[in-house]
Amino acid sequence: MILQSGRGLQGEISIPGDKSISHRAVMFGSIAEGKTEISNFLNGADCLSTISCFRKMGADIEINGTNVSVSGSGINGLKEPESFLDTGNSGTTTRLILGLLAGTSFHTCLTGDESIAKRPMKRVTEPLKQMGAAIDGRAGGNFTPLSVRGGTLKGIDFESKVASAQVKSAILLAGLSTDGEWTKVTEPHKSRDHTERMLKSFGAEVIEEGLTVSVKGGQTLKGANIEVPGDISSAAFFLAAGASVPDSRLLLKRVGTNPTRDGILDVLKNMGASLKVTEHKTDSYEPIADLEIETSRLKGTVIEGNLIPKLIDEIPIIALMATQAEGKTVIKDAEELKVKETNRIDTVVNELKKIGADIEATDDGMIIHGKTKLKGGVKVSSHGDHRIGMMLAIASCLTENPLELEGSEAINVSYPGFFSDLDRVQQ
Ligand code: SPQ
Repeated sequence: MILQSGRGLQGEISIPGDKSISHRAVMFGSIAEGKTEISNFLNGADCLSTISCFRKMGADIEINGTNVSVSGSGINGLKEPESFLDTGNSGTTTRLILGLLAGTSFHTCLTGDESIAKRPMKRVTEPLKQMGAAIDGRAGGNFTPLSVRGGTLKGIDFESKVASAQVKSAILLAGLSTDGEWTKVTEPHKSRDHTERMLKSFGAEVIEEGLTVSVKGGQTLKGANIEVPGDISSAAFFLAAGASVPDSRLLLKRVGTNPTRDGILDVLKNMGASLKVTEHKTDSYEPIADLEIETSRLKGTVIEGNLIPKLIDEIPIIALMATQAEGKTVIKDAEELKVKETNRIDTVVNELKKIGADIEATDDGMIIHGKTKLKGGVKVSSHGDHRIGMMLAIASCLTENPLELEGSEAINVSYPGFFSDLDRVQQ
């Protein structure tokens, strides 16, 4: 795909539904009793993988545009699938499903694409084994394909080494299947809390004390109505573009601003961006706001510590934005980037260097010096990673010459309408 260079962005975008929340709404609906109605569901490839896995286990799921209805009959209503569950490119599907499968009475085999086959699963399979699940796979259960024999589980008190919502969620979901025992997960920093919020919407009791979350086993989830907010991780591409591309002004409607996900807003403010946040008065289980951004004089910043889990998926686009900021931007404590769809430290640094950025990789992040004129006129690649693909598409708005993007189809994982939205607001 040839991407045109150097055009300002103006207009309004309705950001599509949040990927993390869409996955969870289908999963929790499938193990709840009664009907769950989901609106503004994200029809991206990852969330469709989740739907396909639950259909294979007998869940009754109907899709009508961005409305999805799920009729569940409790976790015991799921049945043994006749073939492999294919989780595609989705780490969230793979890890959260493992937690649910651990408490079923049947056997399942899980597999995904080439990228999933490289992503570490031991962080989830080890605690699930401690709870009593029988899980095996390549490298002692670290990599797909994985086989799970569900069974009787016991509660554990787990201290996670990483701040990961996928680890926390998998253990909490398994914890629902213990016989009235408590399961606790403690993290080093708070990761996104969509599971905790949504479990409460489905009627479950969840206790949160500082960095520890606990659930009691044997609780029954009740079907719920879930309105999915716009995905702040998708909005981030247009926020960064709006702030750094000359002659830009964008209004992004109904974006989820959950405080465990809104680190990009802190970074924009710290870099001096002109950002207006209009909160919606809502009783919704997840906060929502309209975000208005315009071309700004940006300055370098430091991103580290407990800010990292609040913006982990936004680091590729933040790195691009930092090339347009005066001074040095340092991103540290972000080793987790190495185990995403690609090693996002390497892919970001290598692809941005190709277009003329002054950027270097470190052990736990990267350092970017700005402000740089990006040249373009080269071939770049998503490496099959949706967030790298979108970052490079936004880069083309800043380069002097057009870019040729390989692997643009990866973007369908989280933002299928990305190019039509970009095209519509480009002047
Ligand atoms: O689902 P997947 O492939 O892991 O997706 C990514 C992404 O960029 O969309 C990460 F590669 O988002 C994760 C995120 O990084 C989604 C997620 C969730 O929904 O719980 C949590 C984060 O991962 P982790 O490992 O920190 O729990």
